[in-house]
Amino acid sequence: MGIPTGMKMYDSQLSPFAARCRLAIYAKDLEVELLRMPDPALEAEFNRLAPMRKIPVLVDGETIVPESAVICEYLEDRGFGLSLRPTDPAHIARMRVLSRIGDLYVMEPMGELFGHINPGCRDQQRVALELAELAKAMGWLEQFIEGPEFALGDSLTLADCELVPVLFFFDAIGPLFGEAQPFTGFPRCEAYYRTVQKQPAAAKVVAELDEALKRMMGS
Ligand SMILES: N[C@@H](CCC(=O)N[C@@H](CS)C(=O)NCC(=O)O)C(=O)O
Repeated sequence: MGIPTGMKMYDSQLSPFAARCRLAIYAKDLEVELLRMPDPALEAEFNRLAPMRKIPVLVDGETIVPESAVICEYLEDRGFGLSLRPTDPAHIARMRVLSRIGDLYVMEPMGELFGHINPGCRDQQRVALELAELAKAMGWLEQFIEGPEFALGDSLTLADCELVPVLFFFDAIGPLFGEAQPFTGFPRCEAYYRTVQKQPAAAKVVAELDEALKRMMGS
């Protein structure tokens, strides 16, 4: 049994954004009711609460919080469980820079590539462009990440919550685009991604994403 919070979260097993929040929830050992979407029975209420209609959305009584980064910071600010935010301003800044590289620069081309998974309807020129953007962003991450145990410092932070799902998808979709060893050229990121999974919360989220991706791919 985790720490009771009375919160619920509209969730999707395959969403990297929802996975980021689940990692924070698991690491903090919080009881948050996860509402798996899509669910026709939940659709109307979700649309009423979430005009942006993007998953995840956290519901804490009257407080409705969309956007994964904001949800994670909100969980910190509510003060439940283990803190995932360093106290030193320089460390907080580094945690946020790592998170933004993942969120803005790595996720963006990866999201585009997701639309080209099927080789039958793939725009090769577009794919080459997005792969180049992805490699550039991974190069930035390679410079900023500390690792191998944690993205920075000596404990789990919100940067790990962001980067574990991002690197799961980086690892998983590479082979679909002819990159059998996607981490080649990014050894610090690779060592980090493999080692951080010693953390039970990270391993749990990776297993959930893996299961959901396999289901989506029909394998
Ligand atoms: N910036 C948002 C992105 C959320 C997002 O794009 N979620 C996807 C699922 S992976 C979604 O709900 N998409 C539906 C839509 O865009 O209409 C966050 O960090 O929470």
